[in-house]
Amino acid sequence: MSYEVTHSPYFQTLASENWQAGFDETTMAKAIQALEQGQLIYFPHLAFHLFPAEMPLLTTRFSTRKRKNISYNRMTDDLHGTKKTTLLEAEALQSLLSRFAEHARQLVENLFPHYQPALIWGRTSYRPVQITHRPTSYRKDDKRLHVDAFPASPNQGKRILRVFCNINPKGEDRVWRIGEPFESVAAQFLPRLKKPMLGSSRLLQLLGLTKGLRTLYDHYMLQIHDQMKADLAYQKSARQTELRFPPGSSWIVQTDHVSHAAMSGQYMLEQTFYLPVEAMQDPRLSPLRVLERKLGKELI
Ligand SMILES: O=C(O)CCC(=O)C(=O)O
Ligand SMILES: [Fe+2]
Repeated sequence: MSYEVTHSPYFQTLASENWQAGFDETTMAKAIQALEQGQLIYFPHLAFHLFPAEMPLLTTRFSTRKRKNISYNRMTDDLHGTKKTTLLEAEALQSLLSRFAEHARQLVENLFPHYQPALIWGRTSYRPVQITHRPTSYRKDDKRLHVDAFPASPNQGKRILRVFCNINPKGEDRVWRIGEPFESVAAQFLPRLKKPMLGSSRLLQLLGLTKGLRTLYDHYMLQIHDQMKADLAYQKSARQTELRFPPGSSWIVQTDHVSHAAMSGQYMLEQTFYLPVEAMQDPRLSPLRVLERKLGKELI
């Protein structure tokens, strides 16, 4: 499998049609470099096929108003965020999501063998709800440019690596905006950020509000996430471009340093992985190291 010629600063294109496909050395070397430098890896022809019996799962019927995702834990086989599912439907969702999780992992391990020993499972998600129909607070509004940071699940510096696949059955694109590089985001927002209150991380953990300790890194990333979304002038004026992902396409991106916004679309699958910074080919490119350099101190 090799590269198609693209001239976008935002993504590299791979012509792969198969989740198990192997990649040649040059392609792997280019892909890891592109990913770590903040580009998306885009697969225009990598579709995830549903079995005919799974087609009825393409419905919003299982979604609750509160949650944008139906989420699945590959390690425990637990399904969350569904309502009114029969046992059979729940099993069908589990089977679909576990198949997607395995495919996504295979793809990442084949394309980035360097990450394979250190790759950590995160959640698998199914997003049946139309983005434009989702009422949310500004913090949860993914239609605004942001880098990912999760309030309840501090990742303590680890990279967030996600595989997305548009499975819309009606030909509808998933439409994103991609913003400026992390270095520029950090340079703009760091001067506005406040230090955490003394003891607040321990308190959050004690109260069960965070799973694990919210490190200084998590604190600053969360503030960058919130401040980006809160700043409507920034949303308009930041350098950005629109990317459209048609049904039957997939993409990989490290959403903790690629500024992104999801503008419209319905029916998508997503797999999250976490990666320790030391497992990167060039850890200096991580948001953790960028912020540490800019602030002149250790953050985890
Ligand atoms: O639902 C999408 O297309 C992406 C939303 C988003 O910002 C994310 O998953 O990090
Ligand atoms: Fe996001």
